Amino acid sequence: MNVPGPDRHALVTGGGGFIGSHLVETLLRLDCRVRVLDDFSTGRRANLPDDPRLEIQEGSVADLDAVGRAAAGATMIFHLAAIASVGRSIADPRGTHRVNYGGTVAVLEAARRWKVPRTVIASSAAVYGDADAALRRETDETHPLSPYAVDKLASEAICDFYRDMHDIRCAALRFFNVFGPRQDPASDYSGVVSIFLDHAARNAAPTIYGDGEQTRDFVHVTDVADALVAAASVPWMPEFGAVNIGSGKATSIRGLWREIATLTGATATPKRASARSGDIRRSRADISRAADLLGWRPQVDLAAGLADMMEARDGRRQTAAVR
Ligand code: UD2
Repeated sequence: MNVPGPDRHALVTGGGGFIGSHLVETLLRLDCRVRVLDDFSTGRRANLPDDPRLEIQEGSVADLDAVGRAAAGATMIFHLAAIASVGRSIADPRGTHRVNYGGTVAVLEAARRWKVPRTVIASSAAVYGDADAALRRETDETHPLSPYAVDKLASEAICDFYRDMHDIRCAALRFFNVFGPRQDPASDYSGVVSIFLDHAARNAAPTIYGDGEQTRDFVHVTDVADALVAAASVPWMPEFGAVNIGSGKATSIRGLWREIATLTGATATPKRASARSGDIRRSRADISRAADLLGWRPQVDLAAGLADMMEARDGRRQTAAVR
């Protein structure tokens, strides 16, 4: 078992970001030593605690030397660094490919060089595209609809290659719509939860794109951090491939606003706008594989997660208290 602890050393690429910084917190709570590699283009130093067990290296995941240095001595690598914007990948496919696919290859090369026992990479529900089925299973066909999704799918495929060819123990987790504290409502890839909460707090009218009946699977960031740790810790299985990480529940965007409005007392009526191009109609994860392979189940439901985010906002707390 590769359970995080004092004799364990984790590298977290993108550790200054939304998901990465929550993972760093989880690893420190498990008393693991942690090294973060982040270029702080979207991540923030302020997301990271001041802790003697935490080392921060500033650098790009696309830089093979920087990744090689950061991976020295690691017993597990969590690869979360990416340009997580579908829109930007469409506008700049070469630049985002360099980071989103090139970064994965650099991480796998470092894992190979240092014989790192376990590597876990962040993939995305984006690889499924807009399938008709209500439930997404890992065995479904993939239909990546953007350069971002293509790079995530290619990252999974190159993991398979390193696993087969070089015996690198690497797993990919397909995240659905992750939400929680520190998600920035102001960036161009902001999640709808952070945008709606921000509007509700100001009693400003949010915009609902399309009819609002499109559904998403919202999974709390602390559950995602636990899934990452589980993927690095459970005994290795050769059948490890991509694993969905979601709540297993579908919530409509209109329903999400209703829930947030009730929670906050916001009375503003949402504005309507035409559906975003490429918007997916339905997305909900089958999470049975995560339960079977990782022994993981989500612990924080949407209502509890939203209440915690509101509280964090009011108290300017940056840490989730829902565990
Ligand atoms: C998610 C991922 C994205 C990519 C994509 C692939 C997040 C934050 N983004 O995008 O990285 O993996 O899936 O499919 O997880 N909406 C509104 N009003 C707003 C903002 C959003 O109505 O102000 C709608 C939007 O049109 C969409 C839904 O809310 O139908 C969710 O939008 P999102 O940007 O949070 O996430 P999504 O699923 O488009």
